[in-house]
Parts: sequence; C-alpha cells; structure tokens
Amino acid sequence: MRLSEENLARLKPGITRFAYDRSKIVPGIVHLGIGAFHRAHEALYTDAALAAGDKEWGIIGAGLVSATMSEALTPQNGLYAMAISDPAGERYQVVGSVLKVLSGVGSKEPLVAAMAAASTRIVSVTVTEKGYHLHSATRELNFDSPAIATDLADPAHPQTVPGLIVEALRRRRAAGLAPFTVLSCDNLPGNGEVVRRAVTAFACKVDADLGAWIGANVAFPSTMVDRITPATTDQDKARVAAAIGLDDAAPVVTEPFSQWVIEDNFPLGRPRWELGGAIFSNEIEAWEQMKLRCLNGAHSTLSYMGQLLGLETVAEAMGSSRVAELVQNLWKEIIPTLKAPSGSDPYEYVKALDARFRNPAIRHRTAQIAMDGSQKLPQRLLAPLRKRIEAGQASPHIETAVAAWMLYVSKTILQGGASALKDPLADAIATKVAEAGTDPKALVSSLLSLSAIFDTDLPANATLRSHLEARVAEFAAEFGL
Ligand code: CS2
Repeated sequence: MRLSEENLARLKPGITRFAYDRSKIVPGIVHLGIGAFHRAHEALYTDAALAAGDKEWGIIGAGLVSATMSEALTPQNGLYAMAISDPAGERYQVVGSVLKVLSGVGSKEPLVAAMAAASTRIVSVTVTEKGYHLHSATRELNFDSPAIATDLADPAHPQTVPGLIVEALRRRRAAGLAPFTVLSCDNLPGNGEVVRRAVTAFACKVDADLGAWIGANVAFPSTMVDRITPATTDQDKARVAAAIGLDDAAPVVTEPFSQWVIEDNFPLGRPRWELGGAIFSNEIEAWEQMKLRCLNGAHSTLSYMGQLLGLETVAEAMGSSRVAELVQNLWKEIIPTLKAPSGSDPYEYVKALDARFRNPAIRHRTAQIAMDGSQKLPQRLLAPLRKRIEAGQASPHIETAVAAWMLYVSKTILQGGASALKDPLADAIATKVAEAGTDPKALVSSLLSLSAIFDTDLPANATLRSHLEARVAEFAAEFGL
C-alpha cells in the first residue's frame, strides 16, 4: 500500500508526520529541481513553518528534465518520508509541505503559469551547478549553451532556469504583479548574485526594459545549504517501506546534520524557516566559502581518489588511511584561505566533517560526487589553490586532488568514450584526452588548456604545471592510463 493522504492512518505507530491540515495550505513557493536535496532541507524547514501556522507557504515542486519525481510523488499527494540515518539507527518523518509536483517532460506552461501566479512569492532552485548554464571559470551565463540559444530563440516557451524565470517575471510585470524572490540553493559561491547576473543577462537579450526592471526590482538572496543527501536507492525504498508500513516511491535518506544559512532579503515575505533551525545572516559568502571548500572540496577529492582506488562510497574512502590523510592535509591547506564567518570555527567544522564523512549509514557513492567535475573544481579546489599561489604558499594536496581528477577523466574516457564521463564538458574534455594519448605530461598540458575550467592564469603557472605533471605521472604508473 502506497503512502498518500488517504493511507496516512496506516503509517506505523511512532512515525512522525506533518502536524497541519494540508487542505488549508496555499502554495507560496515554486521550487525548480525537486530532487532529494531540496526535500532534505527547504521542504523540511518549510514543514516546520507550516506546522507553526504560516499557511501561505506550501510548495509546488517541478522536475526540469524528467518525469521521475512527478510520477513518484503525484500518487502520494506530494507526501514523502525522510529517513535520518546514523550508526545508532534511522528515524522517519513524513513531510507534508510539497503540495504538488509538475513533470519536467513536455510543456513547461503549467510551471511558468505557477511561477507567474499571484500567490507565488518565492521561486527557489536546486538544479546543481550545471543547471544554470554558466561558464564554470567566470560563472557568467554561457550564451554558447545550445539550451540557452533555444530559449532565446523562443523565450515564451522556455526550458532552462534563466529562461523560465525571465518568462514568468515578464508575465508578472505585464500583469502588474510584484516579482517573486529568486532563491538559488545550489553550491555556487555568491549563488544569489551569480543567478541575478545570469537572469538579467538573459532578460536583456529578450527585452532591455525587462532586463532593467529585473535588475532594479527582483531580490536574489544568497544562501548556503549543508546536508549530505545521496541519491535514493531501491534498497533505501525497501528499508523505508518496511519501517513506516507504507510504500514510498521517493523517500529521502539523509544525515542528522543540517545547516541552512540565508540572507534575509525577501520583499514579498517568507516562511519562518528559523522555526526549522535556519540561520539568517549577512555573511553568506563566508559560510558558503567554508562549506564549498571544506566539505565539497574534500568530497570531490574523496570521489576522484575513491574512483581510482575502487572505493564505492565516501565512508569507504575515509576508511582508507591514505585517502583520510590526504583529506586532513587538504583541510590544512584550505583553512588558511578562508574568511570564517563570525561565531564559527573552521577547525571544529572539519572535525565534524570527518565524522560526517565516516557515517556508514550514509552510502554516498563516489561515482555520484565525481560527476560534473568541470562545474565543481573551480569553486571547490581551484579557488583555494589560487589564494595560496597569491600568498606564495605551496599546495601539494590540492594539486594531488586536481591530478586525481585529471587521471579519473582520462581513464574514464579512454576506457568508455566521452559518453562514459558524466560532465557537461565531456566532449571538450574527451578531445583534450584524445590529443594527449597516454602521455602524462601531454595530458596535464592538454587538460590545463581547458580555459572554461582553469582560466588562463593556472595554465601559465610553470610551477603548478610541473607539480601536476609529477603527480599525474605517479598516478598513471600506479593506476594505469
Ligand atoms: C556533493 C554535494 O555531489 C556533490 O558534489 O559534494 O552534493 C554535497 O553532498 C552537498 O553539497 C552537501 O550539502
């Protein structure tokens, strides 16, 4: 029997569930990219606000490229179970804040209409780094992206995040409605500002007046989300169903730790997310930098090393003393590059991270994190590397991480072709790998010339180049090319 409003009474006793009448909740948020990550943070914090009486903030979620979530959650009336896992066990909670899920396949008209509706006051987004169609090195909108070009050719029928936001805002402006607030929750430094630039750049191409209106009137608060949430597996579904007594086609398995820091700039209001534990701060950049470099930088390092060493999950990779030591040393290089947010201690943060990464109940696959490296390396590893270069400091461990990525992409492509690499720049990376063949020195030179990732300063740095050549040669000898 399936989880749904009708079947709620059949939940096993003791399973926590939302504590409000969903028929009284009005949708005030449209969320783009309703995967596990969103449902492990914003939807949960919203659940707490709804329970406290903030009735006008239900969520309409949308997939952008697939029908998976709408197919899974529509028969469940948007309900899903959270499984919060640590070695001591798992606890379950049924979340009620998602009222409806729109399919990412077919016409996006229902989605644009929902975004343009008067009741919608926030459009939030979790589409991963690549979902914004940015140049990874500069983080400006990439007008060479075919999807952006298609949206610009027919802006009334958009498919991309910038295209959808601009069309919905155009309709609101035409209808005399105030603009919604755009809240990007993805792992990009200064995510609010980055998305503001991408959206206004897109809008200016559609209509200069609209671009100016967006620039002057739309709020794009920045935010930092920290919660490790792997993709859900069939085993997870079976375990959760047995525990709660109902089948859930899309449960979310996550860790106990959760942190959401938000810039408080919501001209049309917001739910009281603080009731779910969210922190409102003016130091988002510092929070984001600490999290991106320490957590995500270490994650990427663990995933490339893990892939080379045949270690399937983050916890398994941390079980290798070689990888765990590399991560410790990486943090020693990263921490001095941070301007830590007030009241936080980066040393305590990485100590906690070490334990979070070792949580065996969270099976976070290194293959999942290894995806889209071209979109992740710049802010996670290359930014602290640059900072250290500027300060005249050596960075052997960050270099090791970059070398591991180089060997990983090369091996993946040489063995399985460009399509084996899950990365929006896979074709460009494959061309570089093919040019280099199996010569480590040529590989470093060829990959460094990808300015979309490394810009022009890093390839010009002879010391960095020679260090990478040495590391890649060592890895090639150990793991083969
Ligand atoms: C991970 C993140 O997949 C990845 O690249 O590093 O999804 C990470 O788990 C989250 O940012 C944690 O908040």
